Amino acid sequence: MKRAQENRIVELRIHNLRDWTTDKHHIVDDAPFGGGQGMVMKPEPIFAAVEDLRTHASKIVLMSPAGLRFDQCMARQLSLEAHLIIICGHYEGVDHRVIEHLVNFEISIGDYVLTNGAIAAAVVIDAIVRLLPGALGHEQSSVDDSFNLGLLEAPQYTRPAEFRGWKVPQILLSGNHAEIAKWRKEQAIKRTGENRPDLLSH
Ligand code: JF5
Repeated sequence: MKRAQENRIVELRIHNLRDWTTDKHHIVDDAPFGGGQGMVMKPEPIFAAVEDLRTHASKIVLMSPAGLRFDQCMARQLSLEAHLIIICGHYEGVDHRVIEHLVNFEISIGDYVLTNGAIAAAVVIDAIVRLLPGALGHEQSSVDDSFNLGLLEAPQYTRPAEFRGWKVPQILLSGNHAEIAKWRKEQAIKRTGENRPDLLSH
């Protein structure tokens, strides 16, 4: 991430919503209408911040466990956007008028609740930035990632060829690239079936 920023592949900015409050205590949350536990993020600082920061090219997303599930396909789509504004939810959520009238869509990184949407945003940003041209040292590295064929990656090995009596599969030492490619495809299917059968079933 640091190298991508130094190389001008991406520009990341972090903003504090409290900078867009107008009250003495810089309050960004309030109790929910209708009662209930916890606090809800107020709409005014979020609208003010986004309206200051957005351009005509901006896509505006909100991190939330209620969002669309983030995956490699969404990372690829978002990597094509010129400007992303990622709003990080907190507390019990944000005033729904933000979702209805400001945000393009909500993103969830998984079915669990975090204390802070910024943790989820860091995941999303990392997955997107590594796809930007020039962000990885070796341009091939994002081409044969897990998920690119809708399968997990085949097992990888490095030296030594034998470690504690455990040998690297002989095929990988053979130099037969066609046979290695075939083995890797078989292994990818086997591993996907074992670890992520959901990826094979559609
Ligand atoms: C958050 C209300 C936002 O917990 C998350 C999250 C989980 N997956 N993706 C995002 O974000 C923080 C919590 C409660 C809104």
